[in-house]
Amino acid sequence: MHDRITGRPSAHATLAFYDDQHPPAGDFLADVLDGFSRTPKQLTPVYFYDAKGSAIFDEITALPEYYVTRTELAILDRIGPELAALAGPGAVVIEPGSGSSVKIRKLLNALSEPAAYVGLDISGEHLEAACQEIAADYPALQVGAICADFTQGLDLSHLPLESGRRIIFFPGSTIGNFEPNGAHALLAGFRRAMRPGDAVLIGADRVKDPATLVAAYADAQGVTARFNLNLVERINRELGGTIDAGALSHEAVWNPDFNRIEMHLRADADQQFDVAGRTFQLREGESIHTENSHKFTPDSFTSLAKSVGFDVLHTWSDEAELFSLHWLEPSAKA
Ligand code: AVJ
Repeated sequence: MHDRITGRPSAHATLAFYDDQHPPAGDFLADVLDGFSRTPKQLTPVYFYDAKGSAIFDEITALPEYYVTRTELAILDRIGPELAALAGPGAVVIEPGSGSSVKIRKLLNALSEPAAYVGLDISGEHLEAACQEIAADYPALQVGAICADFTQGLDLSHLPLESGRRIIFFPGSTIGNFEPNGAHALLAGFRRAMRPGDAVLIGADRVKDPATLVAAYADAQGVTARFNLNLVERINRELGGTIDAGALSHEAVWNPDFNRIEMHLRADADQQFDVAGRTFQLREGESIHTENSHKFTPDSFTSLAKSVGFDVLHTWSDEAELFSLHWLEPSAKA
């Protein structure tokens, strides 16, 4: 297996290693056909992020109603010195789903002499570009890249990594996209890759008044509506779908039974459409469930972490308690 660290010197000249774990490409068509065959119809949010969806998501992060990104960034700014003290010098920062380069830069800038940064993403192209930019801007840092699916666990054992304390950085409340079983499995995958003394720094959005939450996912300018609709437009573009996106309405609802915001696309009228030769019906008022964004309380997050074998050593929030960052370490008894 070790020969998959190819080095490929010309393409990856600035990276210390490029480890292609060959994640199976998500099967967009199979997942869409499966989701449309269910009652209620559903789609998985992983397919939001094509080039167009990623660009719209960047717009979302700047919306007045979407407090998530700016609040997390402000917390990161504030706690930099504490993070530096907790991590100590020589830390190895691992970022599953290496997304926003703004956040990782804040962390790297805050730490004292970090030894290495390892980006991990399912999309090799995106990953390589992001890691090379980090490598160019942080010449003292060992920068590596792993092309893998972080929901399948982290396989770090064979990597030529610096020996420092490893910090898994998982910001943005991406954990909220997973149902409880999936969130548990994801954290358990992180846990298995960790040694004593390693840590996870993870962002988790908080339960708050439903009006604030709904506004964050149904903004006045309709940017989140475009983000949601892009998913069915992508099905039309890439899978030859015939969905009438103009007859679907974006909806964000708070589901108090599961402490989550749900995004739906609700049919304004009956429609029949095809995807890859299969025909589906949508009745007026029927919805396609496109995303869950689970919200946490400090207690609910702590019990999730504990159930995986982590202690929550620190929880930081903004003054309004909109968002939290948590510092997890493997619990002694686990
Ligand atoms: C990237 C999953 C954290 O749930 O807030 C933003 C995605 N969806 N607006 C979130 C999202 C609609 C976002 N996460």
